[in-house]
Amino acid sequence: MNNQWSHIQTEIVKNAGTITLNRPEVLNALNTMMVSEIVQAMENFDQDQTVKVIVLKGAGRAFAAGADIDEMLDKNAIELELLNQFSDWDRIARIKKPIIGAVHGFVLGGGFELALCCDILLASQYTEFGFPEAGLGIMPGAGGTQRLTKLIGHARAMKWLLTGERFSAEDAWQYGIVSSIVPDQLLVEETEKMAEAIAKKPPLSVRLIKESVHKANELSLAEGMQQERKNFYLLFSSEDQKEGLRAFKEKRKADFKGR
Ligand code: DAK
Repeated sequence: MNNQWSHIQTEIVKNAGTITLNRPEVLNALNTMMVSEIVQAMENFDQDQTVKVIVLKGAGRAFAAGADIDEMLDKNAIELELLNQFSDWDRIARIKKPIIGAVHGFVLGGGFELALCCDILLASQYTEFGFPEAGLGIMPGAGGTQRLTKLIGHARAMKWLLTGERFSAEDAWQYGIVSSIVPDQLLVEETEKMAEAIAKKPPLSVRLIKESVHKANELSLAEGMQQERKNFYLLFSSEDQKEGLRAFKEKRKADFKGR
């Protein structure tokens, strides 16, 4: 466990770089320092060749109950503009390695926005999701209105964002927000299994698949198909492509090098 941080903990287990939000006394409310540490830790893991996949989770009884209300209380618009804190959030979108979010308890507001930055979400069966911002006289600012709407569509996004009602892991699964729901006590184990399965795959395939899927949100179908094809061709200049196909023919386990 790495304790160079004040608001998170990090460790590398079986090629998974794990980041644990660690302010359980305030349900991991996200303050500026915490977000900055999360982003820095992600970038460190992205550069670290021993790390193949990044896992994000919360200590205590919540993943994160939103941005730190104490910190937002006295801010004005000009201060926010000058602080430019959203640029930290933008850096998460530039992480190349897959990010698995393992969420439980409360996933609210900024905590939900952080979860929506993950590539795969596993949720404990008792997780509660929601955007309480409207009730506080503010609104989501770190992608909530955009990512949620792209994911679950206009009608349901409007309902959850405008009412601020919390919804369940079961709802989140039905809407395609989370990829699996797991019993609370199995969340860590199931997340590790998923991380291990991805970590065993050739890193270049993983990286270009992640990149291509993200482009699906941004490009037209024709443009998306074009970039997918370029990434497909690119993999044919990797050693791992030769190794993967040869290993299949030779009926042995592939030894991927990430090149
Ligand atoms: N901020 C600060 N403290 C929080 C907190 C939060 N978001 N959420 C919980 N806490 C604290 C509580 O104040 C309490 O502290 P003490 O009273 O013990 O000192 C402790 O955590 C335990 O919480 P509760 O006693 O309230 O626990 P309950 O189980 O009764 O209730 C709850 C759990 C999650 C329903 C409740 O705590 C709650 O409603 N929390 C607030 C949820 C919320 O409204 N979150 C903020 C949404 S706005 C930005 C980026 C993103 C955002 C903003 C700016 N920039 C880059 C500029 C995002 C904004 C938001 O997320």
